[in-house]
Amino acid sequence: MLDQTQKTPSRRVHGACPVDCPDTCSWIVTVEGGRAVKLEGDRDHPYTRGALCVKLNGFLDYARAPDRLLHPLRRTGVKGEGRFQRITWDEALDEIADRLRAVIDEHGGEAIWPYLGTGSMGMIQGVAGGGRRLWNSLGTSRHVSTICTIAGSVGTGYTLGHNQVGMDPETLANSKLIILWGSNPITTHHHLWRVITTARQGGAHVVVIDPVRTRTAAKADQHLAPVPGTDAALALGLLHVVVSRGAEDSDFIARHTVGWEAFRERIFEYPPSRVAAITGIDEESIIALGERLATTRPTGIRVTMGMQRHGGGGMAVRTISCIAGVTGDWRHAGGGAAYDTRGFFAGNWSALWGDDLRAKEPRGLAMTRLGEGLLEATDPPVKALFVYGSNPMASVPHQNKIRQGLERQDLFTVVAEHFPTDTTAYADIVLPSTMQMEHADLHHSYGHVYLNWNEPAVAAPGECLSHTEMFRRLARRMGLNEPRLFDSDDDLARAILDSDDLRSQGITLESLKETGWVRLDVPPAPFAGGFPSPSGKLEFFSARMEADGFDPLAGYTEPHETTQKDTDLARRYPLCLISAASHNFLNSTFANVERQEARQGGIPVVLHPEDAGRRGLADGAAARVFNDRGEFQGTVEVSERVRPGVVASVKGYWPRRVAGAANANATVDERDADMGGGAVYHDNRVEVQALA
Ligand SMILES: Nc1nc2c(c(=O)[nH]1)N[C@H]1C(S)=C(S)[C@@H](COP(=O)(O)OP(=O)(O)OC[C@H]3O[C@@H](n4cnc5c(=O)[nH]c(N)nc54)[C@H](O)[C@@H]3O)O[C@H]1N2
Ligand SMILES: Nc1nc2c(c(=O)[nH]1)N[C@H]1C(S)=C(S)[C@@H](COP(=O)(O)OP(=O)(O)OC[C@H]3O[C@@H](n4cnc5c(=O)[nH]c(N)nc54)[C@H](O)[C@@H]3O)O[C@H]1N2
Ligand code: SF4
Ligand SMILES: [Mo]
Repeated sequence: MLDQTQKTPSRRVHGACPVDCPDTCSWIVTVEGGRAVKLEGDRDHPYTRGALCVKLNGFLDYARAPDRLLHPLRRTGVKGEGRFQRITWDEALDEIADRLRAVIDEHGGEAIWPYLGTGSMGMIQGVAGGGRRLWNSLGTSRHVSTICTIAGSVGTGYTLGHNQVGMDPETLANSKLIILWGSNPITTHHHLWRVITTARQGGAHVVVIDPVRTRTAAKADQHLAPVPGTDAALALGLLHVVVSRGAEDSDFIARHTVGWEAFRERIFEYPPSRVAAITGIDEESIIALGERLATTRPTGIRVTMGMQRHGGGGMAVRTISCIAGVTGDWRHAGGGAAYDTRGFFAGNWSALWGDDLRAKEPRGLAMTRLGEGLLEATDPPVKALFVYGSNPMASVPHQNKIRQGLERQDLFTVVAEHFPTDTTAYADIVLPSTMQMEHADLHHSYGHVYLNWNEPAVAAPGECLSHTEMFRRLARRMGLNEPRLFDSDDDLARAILDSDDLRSQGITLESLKETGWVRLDVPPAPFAGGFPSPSGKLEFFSARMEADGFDPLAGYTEPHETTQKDTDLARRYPLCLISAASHNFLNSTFANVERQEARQGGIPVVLHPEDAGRRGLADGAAARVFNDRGEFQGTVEVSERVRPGVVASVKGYWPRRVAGAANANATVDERDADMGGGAVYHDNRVEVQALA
């Protein structure tokens, strides 16, 4: 029961941070008189250790912000204008049910696109499962979540045999050499920095590989800045040094890998001199790091999503995951490569998702190709879009194309949100969603191996509903009678927890409600004795890749745009734009919070002095960044933080809150990376000019 009066003693309610961050913090909400009065990190949690972050510390105020959506709305203005009138839930659900039913009758279920983003990572409300049973029952198109991790996941899977496992990042505390490869933990998952600090106290050397000198790079022992998209070549060059010195672990290779002879030959195609020419890193630095890698056990590599947002991103993560197969680092706690940890949670996904509720496997629509899906899909065309937990007008590639798609008069759009965003402005119906302390959820993490239960702490404000409740009501309105569509949130949690693996660890909903979180049973060196691949080994050579039409051998796949020289594209757009994580927003979430906007400042356009000089751009100049797809505006910072030829900005700004009404995604293409249809945010050529 919720506390009703001020006299009620305060309660401390366990929860978890829902946003798309590898730290998935465990938190405690203090509730007095039915009101959340304090939010803090759980001090007892070994990873969170009592601290949240600069983005979440103001979360209780965020939940009470005056512009929070509290009631369903119907559009009254033209699409994009943002004029709405309040309606009741009954009116909203009737209209949605009628429109979806009409679309299904005329075009079939696949004309509906349930567009689910990463606003919440939960299994019950969020990206890991929310709503899937309903969409299955309606036979909608399958939303394919290509926005973030997928290229690297598929690449990891080809090497290790599972897309979402790797080294447990917490074991980096034991590493003696740490390579943060296209990873910026001080900004993007700062609790890992404590682990790295522990390793440094034990003598670890920390190297950052990133075209941009990030906050993390500035604090590391060493920073190497490659040409974007060339990391796999660097990995091969480092291995060249290792193997040339005979420092490979022959015993590990013989017992636990497949395809060594062929991979060894490939490595020898990448001597440091050649790698220097590809990556733009000087040969001495490549040799020095290669020697350090050859002689330092354990070496732990933290590779995250930033570096795989390129045409060859999948292969890059695959090849980087092979390094520890050559050095034998997978033997050791603190050795290996850490990309994702979600696969260590062996839940009963099929019970949660109910994919058996579909008559057939539907067509997939890629999250990163929203513009294309809305404007070009046929058979059937997309006639209804249901967006939740996502702000595609800010976050998804090819902003101008998306805007055109959302403007379509014959498209019925529903957006469930917390705030009026650039995307809700195009909705026919807007639905107000609950926030994390107002609903139940279950969270695993992509950056550690703890499972978190999130207990609802306070009542929902206004008429906000959780996604699960919205979907239960919508199912009823649509006359569906499959009993699983009406399961309670606890039922859903029990469904996913119903697996032999979790049972054997004694994990139940009741035990989680008791403790708030639990560490999954993951050994310190999970692959010391073998890998979850078809061969049981780490696969330098992958027969599955061959069957899927790829080069089966780990190697280097060129990016689409960044390494081009002397092409028409490279001449017209000489700079490569990287628009990675901002420190104060979480994707586009919190970019409407004035305090965060003030901390973050306007859109940065960071140029190397050579590139700025050539264009007559000085620090503080207003500039436009553009290519054939579109343009956005920002403020020039002249700095050696970026290597020549690279321009750095950040993601997340809301188009409607910045000059020029566009962010970096106006310039990003919706084309795919090499694997999984992943996004190519940083494989993007642009030019920069002073704003006239
Ligand atoms: N504060 C904050 N935290 C976040 C987020 C946020 O928006 N803000 N986003 C969250 C999300 S959704 C995710 S997926 C994670 C991502 O976590 P990270 O992967 O750590 O974050 P990114 O900033 O996307 O990328 C990391 C770095 O990759 C670099 N990079 C880009 N291209 C290349 C390349 O070709 N090679 C190499 N070596 N490096 C390259 C970028 O310059 C960037 O500094 O962070 C999460 N945490
Ligand atoms: N240029 C560039 N763009 C990028 C990236 C990049 O590196 N560069 N990174 C990409 C990455 S890694 C990711 S993961 C994507 C993320 O892209 P999206 O999945 O679109 O995530 P956000 O932009 O954070 O938008 C999430 C929205 O969901 C809302 N929300 C939060 N919780 C809930 C909830 O419980 N219910 C409902 N209904 N709404 C909720 C928030 O208010 C917010 O508006 O962005 C990508 N965009
Ligand atoms: S955004 Fe990340 S670091 Fe911040 S509270 Fe959430 S999980 Fe923790
Ligand atoms: Mo992401």
